[in-house]
Order: sequence, then C-alpha cells, then structure tokens
Amino acid sequence: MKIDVSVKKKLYLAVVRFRHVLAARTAVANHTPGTATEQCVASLLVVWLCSVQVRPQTLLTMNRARVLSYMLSQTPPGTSLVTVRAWLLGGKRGKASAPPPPTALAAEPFLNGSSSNYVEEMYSAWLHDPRSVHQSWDTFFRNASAGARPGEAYTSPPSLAEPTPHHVPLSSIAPAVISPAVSETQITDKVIDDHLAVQGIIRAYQARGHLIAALDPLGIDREALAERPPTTMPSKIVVRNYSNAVDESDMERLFKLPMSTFVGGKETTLPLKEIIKRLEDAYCRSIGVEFMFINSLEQCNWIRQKFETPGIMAMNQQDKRLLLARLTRSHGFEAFLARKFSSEKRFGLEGCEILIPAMKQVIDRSTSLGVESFVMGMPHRGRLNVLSNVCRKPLEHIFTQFAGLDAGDEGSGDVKYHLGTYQERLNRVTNKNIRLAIVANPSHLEAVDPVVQGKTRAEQFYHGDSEGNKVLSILLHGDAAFSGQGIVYETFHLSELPEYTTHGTIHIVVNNQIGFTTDPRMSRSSPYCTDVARVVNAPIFHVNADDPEAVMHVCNVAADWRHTFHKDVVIDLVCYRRNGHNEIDEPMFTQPLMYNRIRKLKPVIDLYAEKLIKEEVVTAVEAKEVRDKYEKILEDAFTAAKSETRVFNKHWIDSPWSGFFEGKDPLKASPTGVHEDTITHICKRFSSAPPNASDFQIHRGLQRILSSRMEMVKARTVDWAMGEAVAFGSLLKEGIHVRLSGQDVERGTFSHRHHILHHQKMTNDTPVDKSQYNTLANLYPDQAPYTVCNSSLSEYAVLGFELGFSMTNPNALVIWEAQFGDFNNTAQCVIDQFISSGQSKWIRQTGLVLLLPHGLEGMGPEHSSARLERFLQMTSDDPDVLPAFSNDFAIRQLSDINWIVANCTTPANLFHILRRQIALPFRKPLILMTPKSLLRHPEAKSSFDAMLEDTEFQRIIPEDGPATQNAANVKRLIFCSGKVYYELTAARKEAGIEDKIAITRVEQIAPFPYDLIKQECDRYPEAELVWSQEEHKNMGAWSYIQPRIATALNHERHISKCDKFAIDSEGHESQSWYEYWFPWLFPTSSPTEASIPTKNQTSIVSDTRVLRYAGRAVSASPATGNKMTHTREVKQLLEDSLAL
Ligand SMILES: Cc1ncc(C[n+]2csc(CCOP(=O)(O)OP(=O)(O)O)c2C)c(N)n1
Ligand SMILES: [Mg+2]
Repeated sequence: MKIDVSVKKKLYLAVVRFRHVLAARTAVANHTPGTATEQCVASLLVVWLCSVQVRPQTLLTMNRARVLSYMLSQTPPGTSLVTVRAWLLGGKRGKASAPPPPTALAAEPFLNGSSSNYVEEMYSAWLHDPRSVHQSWDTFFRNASAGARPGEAYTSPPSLAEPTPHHVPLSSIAPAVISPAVSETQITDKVIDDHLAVQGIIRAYQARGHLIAALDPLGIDREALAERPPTTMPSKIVVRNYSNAVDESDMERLFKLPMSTFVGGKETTLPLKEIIKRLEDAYCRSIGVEFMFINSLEQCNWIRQKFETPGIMAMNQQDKRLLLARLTRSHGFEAFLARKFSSEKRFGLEGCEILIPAMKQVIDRSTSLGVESFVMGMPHRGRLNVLSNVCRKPLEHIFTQFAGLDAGDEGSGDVKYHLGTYQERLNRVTNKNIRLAIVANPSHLEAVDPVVQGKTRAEQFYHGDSEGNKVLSILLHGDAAFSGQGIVYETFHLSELPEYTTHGTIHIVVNNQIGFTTDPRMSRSSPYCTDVARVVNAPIFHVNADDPEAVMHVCNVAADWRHTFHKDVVIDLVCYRRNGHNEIDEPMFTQPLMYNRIRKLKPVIDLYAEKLIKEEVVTAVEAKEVRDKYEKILEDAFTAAKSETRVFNKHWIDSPWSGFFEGKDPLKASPTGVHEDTITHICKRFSSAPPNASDFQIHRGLQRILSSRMEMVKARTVDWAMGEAVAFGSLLKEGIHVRLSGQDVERGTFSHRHHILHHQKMTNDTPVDKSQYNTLANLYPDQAPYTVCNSSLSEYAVLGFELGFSMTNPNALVIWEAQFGDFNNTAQCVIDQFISSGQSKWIRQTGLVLLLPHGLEGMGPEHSSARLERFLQMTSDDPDVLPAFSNDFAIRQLSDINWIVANCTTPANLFHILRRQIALPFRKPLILMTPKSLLRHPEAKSSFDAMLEDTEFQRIIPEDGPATQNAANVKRLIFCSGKVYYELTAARKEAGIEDKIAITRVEQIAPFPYDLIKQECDRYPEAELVWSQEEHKNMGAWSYIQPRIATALNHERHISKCDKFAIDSEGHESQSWYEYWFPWLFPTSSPTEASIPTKNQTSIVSDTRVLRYAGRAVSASPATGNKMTHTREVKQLLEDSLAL
C-alpha cells in the first residue's frame, strides 16, 4: 500500500504546532489555581493528550488565536485546571467535582466519525511502515492488533515534538506505581510532578549553569562550583525554585530523560544524582555556555549535544602533546621578549598564553572543514605572539622592530603592536595551504572590526564563496573594549545582512578581567563582557583559560558552529593579566588584591605540563626538550636580526596587490572618456523599465522619471544621476566591480538615483517587496557585477566595512555614501585613523570613495555641511611649497597626496572623477562633496560631448563666457567651488556684468591645482581675486585655498621629487612606494647635491596680488536654522562677491 507522504507531513506539522503544549505541561506543574491563563492551559493539556483527535487539515488552516479558541471549545465548560488535571491523572486533587471515570470511548476519544478518514490514513501508513506514523499511532495499532480491548490500546503520545530516541515506557521509570498493562492515566501526581521538576532542573542547568561555572582562574569573580561544598543537590543559583521540588531522597530515583538533553548518551533513564552530575560536568566546570536565548531549537539542540554528550570533551594523547607544544611556544615567546627587551612595551600575553593554541585550534579545525583564508583583527594584547606563532611571521622581522632601526622604504610606519601582516603557509595539521592576514589597526580599540569584516566579505565575493566556506574572519577583543566600544555592536549588526554578512565570525575575547587600570565593576553594566553578542543570537562559550583542554573543546565547537550555521560565535577566554597594562606599568597601584592572587598563580604552561606528566602523556624530560628547542629557535632568530640595519614597512602589508602594479607606468593614468555608443546604451537602459515590463509594474512617479531620463538621452545630456550611472555602467562594462553602499543608497536620499526598481503589485505570496530590478546590473551580458545596497543605520561600521572591502581588490570601485555629509562625523575614527593616514602608516592603498552630500540649502545647522574643512585640514600637501610644473604635474600630485578632495559642479566631471579612481595607476581615497539641489538643477547638466573619448576630468572649470573675450579688462576673477557657482552666475547675469567678472570653479580642491589656478590668474592680469564660498569663513575651503593661492601667485620654488620623501641620516633618499614596486623605472643613484632640497630654495617673485574672501562670517554653527537669516546671508554673499 502506498503512503501518502503529505499525511505524514501534515501530522508532523500538526504536532509541531502544538509544541507550546510542552509549556503547558510545565505550567501545570507550577500552576497557581485560578490564574487567568488556567483555562487555556487546561485546554492545551486536553489537546496535548488528545491531539491525534484533531484533523491535521483543521489544524493547518488555523492560526494561533484560532488554535487557542478551538482548544477552549474542546474543554468541558467550567472546567478548571485542577479539575482537568485530576481528570487526566485520575487523582483526587482539587475541589472541583471529579470528572466521570474513563470509559472505553473516553480513553480512545479519537475514534469518532469525524476522524475516521484520518485514522484510516494512519492505519494504511502504519501497515506499510510502522515508523512512518507517530509513535502514539504505532503503539495504538500494535496494541489493537495484539487484541487489546477497547480503551486499552491507546497510550498517550510521549511528546508532541519529533519522535525521540529517549522514549521509554513510563512503566519502566515508575514501576512501583504502575504496571505495564496499566494506562498512564493512572500515574500518580507525584511521578508527573517530579518528572516535570527534573525537566525544569535540566533546563535550568542549560540556561543558568554558567552562573556557577568555575571560569575564573583568579576565583574572584563569583562563587564557582568548585568552591561549593560537595553535594548532590543542585545549586539554588542555577535551579532556583526547582530546588524545593526534589530532595536527597530523590537522588537515587530513576528519571526518564527528556529529548531536550543529551546527558544520557545511550541511556534513556538515569538516577537524578547522575543527571545532576552530568549537567554540572557539562555546564558548570571550566566551561560556561550561554545559548538558551537562541531562538532556533535546532541550534540549541546542536549546542546541547556538543557539551552534554558523555565523554565529548575527552582528548587523545597526541592532541594533548600538540597542545603542550603550542603552549610552550606561546609562553616561551613572551618570556624571551621579556628577557631581551625588558624595558620595551609589547603588551604581552602572560596570563592568557592559551590564546595561541586556541587560535591555532580554530584555524586547524576550520581548515579541515574547508576554510582556506583567515582574515583577522586584533588589539595590542599578545599581537606579536600571534604574528609569530599563529601567522608564522619571521621572528627576525619582529625582533628588528625592537631595534630602533631606520625605515628602508616608504611610509611613516607604526608601532609594532599595530602592524598587520599577510602570510601564506602550510597548515601542518591538515596539510593544506592557507592564507592568514592580520589587518593593521590603529590604537582605537575595536575600530578594526568592521574593516576586517569588509575585507573578509570582499575575499568571499571575489572568490565566489557565497556561503563563506572558504574565507573566515576571526576577531579578537579585550574584555573592556568588547563591552565598552559601540562599534562592536554596530559590527555585530552587519553580521546577518545579505550584502554585509561574512557568514559567521569567530570572536575570541582575551578576558583578563581588567582594562588598563579599571576592573569590570567600573567598566560595564552587563553581567558579562560578551553580552553584546546576544543581540545576534550568537552562542557564547565562557571558558577558564587555565584549563587548556576545555579551551580546545570550545574552539572546536566554535569552528563547527560557524561551519554548520554560518553565524557568529564568541569564545570568552577568562584569564588574567600577569603584568601591568604594559610591561612597564605597576598594577599594584590600583589592583592590589587581584595582583596578590596573580603572583601566587603558576603559569598555565607549568600547570598543564604537570598534568600531562602525571597522566603519563609526556615525561618531564620531553616537556623540557620542547621548551629548549623553541628557545634555540628564538635565540638563532635574535642573532640573525642583529645583523639587520633597516626595517621595511613592506614586510607588514596586510593586503598585498603585487599583480596590480606590475607593468604599469606609475605616473600614467588611462583615459576616462568613453565612446558615445556606450553612453547612449547605458543611458537608454537607465531610462527604461525592465525588459519584462509587462509583468513588472513600476510606480507611476518612477515612470515619469524614466520618461524624463529618456528625453535627456534624446537631447544627448545627462543629469547628476545619469552621469553617475554612466560612470558606473562604463566601469562595469570594463569588468570593474562597482559597489555602492550606505543608508538608502538604492533609491538615493534625495530620490534621484533609483537603481533598484520595485514591482508595485503585491500578491498574497509576497507581502514584502520582493520583486526588484537592478538596472545597472543588467546592462551587458558579460559585465562585472554591480552591488548597490542599503546599509544598516551606521556610519562607523559601514564606512569601516567598505574600507575593508576596498582593500582587497584594486580593480573595484567601492563607494560609501553618507545620508547627509555631516553624518560622516560618527565615522570619524575610520576617516582619521584609516583613510587619511592608512597609506602613510601601513603603505596600504585604497581607492575608496566617500560621497558626502554638502551645501547650505536653508535646511538648518544639520545636513548642510559635510565638514569640508576637516578633510582639507588633514590633506598632506604643503601649503607653502609650489611643486615643479611638468607634464605629469597633476598625476604626480595625486600620487604624493594622502587623499583627493573634490566638489564637482557638473555630471560630466562627476563621471570623470569616478572613472579616474580606476584609471589611476595607484589608489587614493576620494572625498567627494556631492550636491543636493544640483541633482535637479536645470543647468547642472552635461552634454554627452563632455564624456567622450577625448575628454577628461577638469580640475578647474575656467570661465567660458563673455569675460574671456575681454580678459584684459576683467575687473574680478572669482574662484569658487560647488553649488554656489550657480548662484553666482545667476546673480551675475541678472546684474549684467558677465563681461566684467570671470568665475572659475575649483573642482578638485586637493591636491590643489596650482598650475591651472596660476594660469587663470595670469589670464586676467587686472582682475581682483576673490574666493567666494557659501560656508562660513571658519569652514569650507577658505583656510585651505588662501595660503595655496598665495603660494601659486607669489612663490616659486623648484622642488625635486625627493623632497616628498624622507632623507635618512646619511643623506640617502628612502624609497617611495612606486620606486619599490617599479624599481626598473627608477635606477638607484646617489643623491646629488642638487637633488637634496634645502630650506632656502624658496624665492619670492611677486607679492602684489592678494585673494579677498567673500562669504559668510565666522560661526560656531555650520548653518542658520532660520530661513530668513539664510536668505539674507545668501544675498549678502552674492553682493560681497559681485558688487563692483
Ligand atoms: C577607543 C580607545 N579608547 C581608549 C584606548 C586606551 N586604551 C588602550 S588599552 C586600554 C584598555 C583595554 O582593555 P581591554 O579591552 O580589556 O584589553 P586588555 O588591555 O586588558 O587586553 C585602553 C583604555 C584605546 N586604545 N582605544
Ligand atoms: Mg582586559
């Protein structure tokens, strides 16, 4: 006979729907008669016991409310919980009148007319395969076939969830109470109550066992299990009220184990004493597991199984020996540095030496599960040890960092405990090649987290690793920083977002229970430093760092978890800090008690070696041999390092791009203009509905936008959005991946972009917007992918993420757009510590673009200023030095500067500057002020002509009106940048003075276009020079422009290339990045006298012309909040600029 699988499925679903009945069982055990929910609970219980009576079809069509009311309707009117319970149990409790004794019909209530079809289905299925039906049916049909009399064949289902291997007949656990032939409706109240209590105890251990786990090697944190008097009774801290439900006399009683525990192994019943012992072993020894807040039952069960299964933590001898060897190295490294460089800061790992074996275990395990690349971020603590013993960075490179040597190449460098590295090596345990990167980071704790995530995501993206099976991020944290820094929270919130997920990060906290001089009582309000991870349902494994084998176990589980569920997980290494914050600090000043304890503690290497010697896993001689061998390796490297005379920043690059620079002229950019056909094709697609337009309903307003775009195509013009789209589209055509990320970027804050079209028709199946069309992703069949993604409402994490993304592949245009420019200030750390200074500190390049809406539009103090002045202030070009003018002036400037700051006024210039990011033979961050009102300004449009092949980015846009015909008589030359240009030209036109005033736009502000500005000034020899800006005088570009225009006009100084790079103490020129990558283009030569600049090379040739400021006065606030004042200020600005 054929089984109808849908019946099986439906029954299962029905059963699952009633999972909450389990809760009812607990409620019954704990109930207070007369509560409001009593009726419901009673009903649930009825349905639980009689669930098979309900037709699955009926159940499947009912929502939760209906299920409840249905249940209520099944309950005899006026029945109280006590009554129902008494009725069900056949007991005498409760004052309500007892229900009638069970009859045959009452015992088998499902055998009624309305369920006959269903029963038949079940019976057919059972005949075919008894395992295909629920256990209760199986029992029923078995008993009935064996000739049981009516009323005796039915046994109530043991559980409403999936059948469990733990199922045992109740008769076996309560033999004194019932005989096998007796129905369980006759089980006593006590049996039920006690079982429910034991279930509660089990659950309590799972949820709260960590509260008494012996996690703290110092033992100052809490009353750990180890310190409690030995007893078989469960701890009240863990089981709370359940401790009253059982007493010593219950300890030897057998209890059936529920399916929610794995402590039984193959056993289905255990004495209570043994259950408690096993739970304490699993949850209250050296490991404290926090996971019961996770919403997924599957995930909770997975974790239970990983910690509860008897013997699961056992380790074989070989692994123990490996662990000892790794601990030996970790300890030996710190001890060696302490001896050799006793007065140097190194932020050693002493007190948490287990970190090294822990990381290696995570890496080994993950490698065996298929991971090939690890991207890591970490703070100062133990960093050198990790670099050496986890990444296998040559020891010589590390030791030379202590030697105070000169830099042998480009870059200002960084302190040794911030540097990154990239290593490829063979993982000896798995015999697989792996890549390991530690991302360089600033002192700012946790700031590197999102950068690591972005880099990881990019590696996954470019390797086609859509599930994160090959690339894994590991983030290390300090306890104080993990709980204190908001960026941790922001980063966690990226973890499950489709375009930002790295498919699970393994977090390891070096929880030394102190941050600098502040202990947890003063540094956080949460019970654990790891609580932040709970927001993403990440399991948290606290572990005593002095129990190395327990640590290895959680590392394995963490790696397996990440592999199985692709979700974040936290390992909290509870340890101590043997020294002060750094090796020179005195910790007794502030933590005398803690440090008194610490001084009495043996290092973990000694503890573990003693343990293994006692277990006869190693001998004392063998343990010593391992130590001596490593000591020799260290000594040899130390001797070799002594012969080094320079340190090289290039040894510390975390994201090498060697292939990118090969064969390129370092000072030659590719053209940025494109063929007209390309422009037309992209513009047409950008102006059209999806190809399957008939099935895809576009919003009416959007249809209008698309039609007006098509009109522009006919007129061969583009507006801002279209200029941007052509830049993106043409890069995509050339195989360049484009990624645009930020808040609401898909539509655009100002509703101008609309890169994702949404199908407007809703169906019942798609209650949420699901049908979307990404136009730019569908321009050419062989184009590169286009990613446009609305981000979480974070600037710090998202900008950090995009920076990390951009570091991975130089052949990608990665863009972060701020909702309004001023919001970049909450990402200030990324801007200051990474973007503006990253290349200098870590010789790491990035072409990341920041789009920052900027401009005073009368919208008030917020949303007006992207703080242009700050970016300009951090620009690394010298205001007093005029670089030599040459054919490659513009690109040399770009190469030398730390970033590019621009404010474009035409879509064509936007198009070119975006494409130039990729056309350059190197990568520089681009800080772009972007407009708001210009997005729709009728004049802020460009012709296709301005984007064709022979065109390029215009660093300045000179005056091209009547004033150019009359240059010698022009009275004033106004320089300006950004949208104020359009206000100035309109006012000038109105005043009829277009021939008297020339207006030149400075589009690229930094590096400053000295050459072109000087040309402009020379073109209008009689003109007064004015800088006009809409920002207040102490803001905007004025402070940057003023000294540079002065330098352009009044100073001439020939500066040789080497002036931009360090000259060492012997007068040798150090290498620039491009000399490093392109040595054949720069043959080494001894510096001549002429090429070594001196301070006296400046010569003043003229000081007759000065630049006047026209604009708003200084202000503390970026813009007024008053409309009238705004209008007045604009009027004043225009008058100051234009009045002759
Ligand atoms: C954002 C930031 N604020 C302050 C500091 C200064 N600081 C450096 S280490 C440290 C203590 C860090 O404690 P913890 O995170 O527990 O790491 P540990 O040093 O204990 O390993 C502080 C406050 C910093 N580096 N970064
Ligand atoms: Mg700490």
